[in-house]
Amino acid sequence: MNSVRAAALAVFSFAVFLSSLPACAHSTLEVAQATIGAGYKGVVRVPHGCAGEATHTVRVSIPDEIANVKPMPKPGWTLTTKSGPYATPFNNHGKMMNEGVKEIVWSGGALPDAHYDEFVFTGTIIPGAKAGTVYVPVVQECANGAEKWVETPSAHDAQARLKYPAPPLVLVQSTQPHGQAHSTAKTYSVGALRIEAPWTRATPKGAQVGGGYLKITNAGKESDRLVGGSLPIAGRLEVHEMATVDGVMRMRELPKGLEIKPGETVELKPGGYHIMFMQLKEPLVAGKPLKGTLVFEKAGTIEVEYSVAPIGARDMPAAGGGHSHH
Ligand SMILES: [Cu+2]
Repeated sequence: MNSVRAAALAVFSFAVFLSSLPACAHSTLEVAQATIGAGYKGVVRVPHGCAGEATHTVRVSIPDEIANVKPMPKPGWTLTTKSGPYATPFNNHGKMMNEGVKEIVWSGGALPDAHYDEFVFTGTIIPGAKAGTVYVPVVQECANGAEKWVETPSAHDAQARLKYPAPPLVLVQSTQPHGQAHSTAKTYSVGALRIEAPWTRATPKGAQVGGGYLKITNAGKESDRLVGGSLPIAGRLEVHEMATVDGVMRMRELPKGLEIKPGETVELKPGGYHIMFMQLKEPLVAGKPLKGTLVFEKAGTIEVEYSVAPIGARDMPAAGGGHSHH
């Protein structure tokens, strides 16, 4: 590359860098869009201090639409949180949460005006949230003042230029087909195997058996076999296939287990290979995930958690599980 082109490229890169920062350097969220019902990682960007002073405290207020918030500790800063009741209870994988973190405070730090830093939290956008913009107010405190990024547009003047706008977060509906949320499903690793999205479905009272479904990928060089496992409420667990015998489709046990060849992904799903929970002592309940184990010939035993879809479901339940599917 000649030096003129290199210089032009450098200028261009710098321009791109500048344009990715807000012109007046407000506190903002690095990712200003989140999917309803999915996890969200909030990165609050603090580009400068208060009128030249260093920032010693950063407060972030959590809107009602974000539940199960966990802040990331920062070296050199004291992390505290304030909890409060949720506007609506949040179903955290079958466990109802009525309250959680509403404010995060990082204090006792020193972020000079000339420096930039980021403050991170994770949470879940509650499944019932309305699509649209919510706000995540941020306050920076300094020795002699504060920068309060807390203004939100009023209904009367949504276009007004705010001097201290609260960081906006746009909530959007999931684009995935209803009843599926594979991207938020659980993934497990054991040896060279990756296990994705274990799920089962609710059983009627008195039912003796239930089916288990998941995807297994073998990233190794040797073949392995799913040979069994356990579920606390089942007397026994078998690995089954569907096969046509005399023109009739029926299931039968794979006595040697299910082979997963190197480089292969095998999906256990309704109408195909599946895990069979035998001698159920109690019903499987929709929205109440439960843990069990899977045993592989070479990779060994791993604990997995099954999400539980409603009776008769063809697909795994969406993230959060408990809400009904229409
Ligand atoms: Cu079966």
